[in-house]
Amino acid sequence: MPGPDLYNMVAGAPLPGRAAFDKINPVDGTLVAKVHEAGPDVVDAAVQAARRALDGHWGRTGVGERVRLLRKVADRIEARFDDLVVAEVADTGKPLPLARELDVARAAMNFRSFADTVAGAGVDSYLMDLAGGGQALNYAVAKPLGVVAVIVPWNLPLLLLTWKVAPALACGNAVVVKPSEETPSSATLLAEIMAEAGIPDGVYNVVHGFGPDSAGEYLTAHPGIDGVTFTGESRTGSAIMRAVAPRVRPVSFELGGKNAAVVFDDCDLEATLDGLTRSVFMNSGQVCLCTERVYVQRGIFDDVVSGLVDRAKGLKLGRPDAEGVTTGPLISQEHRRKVQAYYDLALDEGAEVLVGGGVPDLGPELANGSWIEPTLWTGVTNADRVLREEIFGPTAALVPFDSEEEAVTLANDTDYGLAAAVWTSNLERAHRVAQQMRVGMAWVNTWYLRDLRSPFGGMGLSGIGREGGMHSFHFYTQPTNVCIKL
Ligand code: NAD
Ligand code: 6OD
Repeated sequence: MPGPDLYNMVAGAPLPGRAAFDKINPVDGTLVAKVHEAGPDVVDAAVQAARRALDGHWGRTGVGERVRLLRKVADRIEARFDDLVVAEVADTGKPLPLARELDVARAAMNFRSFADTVAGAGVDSYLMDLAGGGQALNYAVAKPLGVVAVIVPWNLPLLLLTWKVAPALACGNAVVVKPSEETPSSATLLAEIMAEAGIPDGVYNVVHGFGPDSAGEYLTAHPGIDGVTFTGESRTGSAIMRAVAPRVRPVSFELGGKNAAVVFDDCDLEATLDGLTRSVFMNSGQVCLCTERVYVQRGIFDDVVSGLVDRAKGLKLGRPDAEGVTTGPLISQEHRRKVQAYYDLALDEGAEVLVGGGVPDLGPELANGSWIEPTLWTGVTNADRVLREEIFGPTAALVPFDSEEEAVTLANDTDYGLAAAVWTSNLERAHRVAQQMRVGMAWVNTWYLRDLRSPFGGMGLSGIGREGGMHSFHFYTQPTNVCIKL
């Protein structure tokens, strides 16, 4: 279990902060931990520790040794699997099977995958013919970016943290990570795991706290960081861009989404309904890739509506370890207020509530948790705010369409551009429609199926850049081209 006090971790040692804040369990409102908030001094100590690591042994560590260490980290994550699951579940309240099968399993996989990526990475080289005869050889040496600030959200805390830390370390960087104030535990535990695996002190540092006027802002404004990799809300991305602008630091941003599913009347209905249930309700809708807009071809609209409503009614809310539980609470009371405000707005905008719409009564033990009902609507259009703004809860609106062209127009009618899912059994249509989706990831007859070598990221308000495989390698390194006249 996470201890009563969670400290910042700097150069391998726990550091108290300027104050401690309460981390509350969203299942029942109990205290998980007192978290030490990093002030500017602790953030500065963390950045300096990372710089010292780079200037010292870590900066001279070759690719082979880094690959060996990353694989060891993956092994240690598996050895401490249950501890990480407990930490993740205490912070988020998500069902145990989800924490096991998605969050913690992926953490180990992230380290192995990026170890493989850097182990196989070559260098660009070009032999050029010179005008007057002779040749020159160009080759590019990939150097680490330096001290990388890693700022992550609360929905898939360890998965998203390790998705960035693993490639950063694989490429020879040192990191200062700031987990969300809502999910401080697994990032802190990972510091222990790094030490067990033999990662040198100072390579992985953790600072706790909030965004503005707190650890997040102190970190992004710190002159000693060489780049920022961030996952979170689009407007936080804007604030971070402003913070790094004076020193022109590179950023990689994975931001919000308002993702569409497009369901054609030739789909396999049962498989589609199973897929939609997953894509709308997984992690209580708190996945950036979750579907919040479901466009359905008119001929099967009623079948999809009734099938999805039945499945939503079959979801079981409850404690993470209770038998058969599919759905946990939202992350916090504050987030529930936001989602509830959208539930109210949907009514104002003329939605028909097919299921849910309120706060469930789960008995006195869970009365202080951040529970909300899975909710489905019809009767709203792309002109309504509930179909334009990211809600990040267990909810979606279903909207009918007639033609393929109309479906593509509706799905692309958004300022975001993260993910889409197309459900059809027509192979030509699958390619045609998926390629027209203005998103970073278009899934067909599936959702959130990941090959970690492929590009991951978003268009529009959904992000800047791509991570995954060599895409991560390019962000976490910078090349020096060497040109030798032969
Ligand atoms: P958030 O932007 O509020 O917070 C994310 C992190 O940024 C937290 O650690 C927070 O403390 C920090 N932060 C906040 N303000 C900051 C500032 N001014 N300077 C520096 N750091 C700051 O996001 P959230 O509420 O934690 O997460 C939910 C959001 O994340 C949703 O919008 C979701 O779509 C998005 N998300 C996107 C992806 C993706 O891959 N595209 C993945 C997961 C979550
Ligand atoms: O699977 C991933 O690599 C990833 N970055 C997922 C993001 C999920 C958003 O909540």
